[in-house]
Formats: sequence, C-alpha cells, structure tokens
Amino acid sequence: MAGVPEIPEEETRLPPGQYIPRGRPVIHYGRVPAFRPQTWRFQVFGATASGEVHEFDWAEFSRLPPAVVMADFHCVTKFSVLGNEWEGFPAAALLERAPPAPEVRHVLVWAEYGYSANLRMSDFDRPTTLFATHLDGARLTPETGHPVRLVVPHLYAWKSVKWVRAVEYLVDDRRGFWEDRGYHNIADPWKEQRYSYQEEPGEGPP
Ligand SMILES: Nc1nc2c(c(=O)[nH]1)N[C@H]1C(S)=C(S)[C@@H](COP(=O)(O)O)O[C@H]1N2
Ligand SMILES: [Mo]
Repeated sequence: MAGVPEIPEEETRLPPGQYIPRGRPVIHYGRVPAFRPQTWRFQVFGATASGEVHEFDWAEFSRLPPAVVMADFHCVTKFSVLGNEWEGFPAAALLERAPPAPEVRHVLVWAEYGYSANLRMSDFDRPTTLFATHLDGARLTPETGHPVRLVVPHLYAWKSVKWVRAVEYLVDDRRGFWEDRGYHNIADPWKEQRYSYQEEPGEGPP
C-alpha cells in the first residue's frame, strides 16, 4: 500500500538481538588444523544400523551427492551474516550411506582437536543441513573449515562444526563442547535459545 513505510528486509530477516557486522568475522576455539588428504578420514560411529563403524577417505566422502543451500548464519555472540551460498553434501546423504539404528534420536558432530556439537536428529536431518566444502563459490579457507564443515543454518553457528571429522549416533542425548559450557542444548536463534539456564524440561540431557 502506498505510504506505508517498508521494513527493510534485513531487519525482518534478523533474529532477535542480532546485528549485521562489517565484513565476515571468523571465530573458533583453538588452532586451525592442517588438512592432509592422504590420511584424512571421516567416521560415522556409535549406534549405526549395522553396528559397524563407517569410514570414508576424502575421495569417498567427496562422492556424496552434491547440493547447494542459500542461508543466513547467526552467531550467539550476536553477529549474523546474511545470504551465504554453501555448497557441499547434505547431511541426509550421509545418513543414507551410513544408516543409524532405528532408535537413534541425536548426533554428536566431532571436529579436529575434540571440538563437538550435539544436534537432535530432526535438526541434523533437515534438507538445509549440509557438509559444506565451498562458500560463495570458493573453496573454504583453512580458517572457515577447509576441507569440510557442517552448516546448520537454522541454529546458532556454534553448531556449524568446522573441520568436521566424525558423526556419532546417539540414542540418548549428550552435550557437545559449548553445550557443556553453558550454552543452550537446542540453540534456535528465533527463540533466542542462547544459554543452558533457559532450557525447558526435555530440551537437554539431565
Ligand atoms: N571446529 C570448530 N568449529 C566451530 C567453532 C570452533 O571453535 N571449532 N566455532 C563455532 C562458532 S562459535 C562459530 S560462530 C562458527 C564461526 O564460523 P566462521 O569462522 O566461518 O564465521 O564456527 C563454529 N564452528
Ligand atoms: Mo559463535
């Protein structure tokens, strides 16, 4: 309608408490690991359907079916980066190649140096949850997760594990690195689920 001021799209797209920074912040705990393609392995372990550990080398992992996801990125420290084009392999494709046992409800995603984040299977299984190798048309840099990082755009970005090396299938939920240090087990930015003291009964492991 004429005369009605429009709310800029960037404002309606920002979850509560978030802002758009200048540039693209890079943050992580600890050092940036080196990628050695000859010895790199990706493991799927825990409650697999077969009871066996699945292991992929880089060539095998790279043969998962490709996908592209356009998404915003929200860090709990309050910056958001809008409109990222991630390219990689859907988490759902990994679930097909390395099926979980029927009673699996959660995953713990593991990175180099022991960083981890837990997710409900319903969050891991979303079509927009991706193992990304590229951002905005370019290969990930060492700092942003090369060779591969998880991207879970609908949750706070600490769940988007860089330098990912393994997925553990869980029947009972277990907290990851930040979830164990006071951050919310679910981490939905639209509900501002930042800290574990905000958790409702049933939103985290006892
Ligand atoms: N392996 C690993 N992944 C990680 C982290 C980390 O410390 N280690 N930090 C997380 C946090 S808190 C954020 S905000 C994003 C930052 O991603 P970026 O550096 O590409 O912006 O990576 C996430 N993934
Ligand atoms: Mo973050």
